[in-house]
Amino acid sequence: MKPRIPRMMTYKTVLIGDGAVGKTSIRRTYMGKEFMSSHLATIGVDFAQKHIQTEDETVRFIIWDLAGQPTFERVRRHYYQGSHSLILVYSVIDRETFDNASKWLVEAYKYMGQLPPTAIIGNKIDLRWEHPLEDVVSNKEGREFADYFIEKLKVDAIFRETSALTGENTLDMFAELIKMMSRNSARTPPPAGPSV
Ligand SMILES: Nc1nc2c(ncn2[C@@H]2O[C@H](COP(=O)(O)OP(=O)(O)O)[C@@H](O)[C@H]2O)c(=O)[nH]1
Ligand SMILES: [Mg+2]
Repeated sequence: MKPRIPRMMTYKTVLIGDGAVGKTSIRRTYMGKEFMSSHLATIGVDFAQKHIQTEDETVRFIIWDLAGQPTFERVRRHYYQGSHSLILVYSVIDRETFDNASKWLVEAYKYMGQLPPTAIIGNKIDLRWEHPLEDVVSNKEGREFADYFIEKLKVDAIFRETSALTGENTLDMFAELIKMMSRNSARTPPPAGPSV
């Protein structure tokens, strides 16, 4: 039998969500030493990449980490358009960031139309116990938001709660997202967008 030659694929994802929810920390937890900082930081975009071997693909996985300032919306647009997936992050200990989550999806929808595979992430779960129950965003609320969004926008999405500090659920989330992009790439042509 001939050995199977893995497909070479480039998958790009973009981290979105309010400031200070843990986007950069999630990226760093996952990227470890392979993290590369970028000259694009001054315009509100950071870039990192990692090579991953899956069962049938060699993946070059690129993460764009976008600053949340409204003034950078013009810049963000190009990154949305060049992405194969989205990672939307809110903080479970900051309800305002959860309330704003839908605004981020609306912005993405404005520039992308049909949304690509998406991970909705409630981060900072290691800090939940420090706060009164009524203040924190519960797992149930997060899941309901994700379900609503999946139904409304007909998008392939997962919901996970993570801690960038302990690393809880971060690896799983990225592995799942790569699988989703891989499934999706068999169906749709690659997006245009910044070459990196
Ligand atoms: N305890 C805890 N702190 C976190 C977590 N994620 C991020 N932080 C802290 O929250 C602050 C903002 O994180 P950062 O990654 O810069 O957020 P960003 O603005 O969304 O990129 C930093 O002080 C991080 O160390 C987490 O899961 N748990
Ligand atoms: Mg950041």
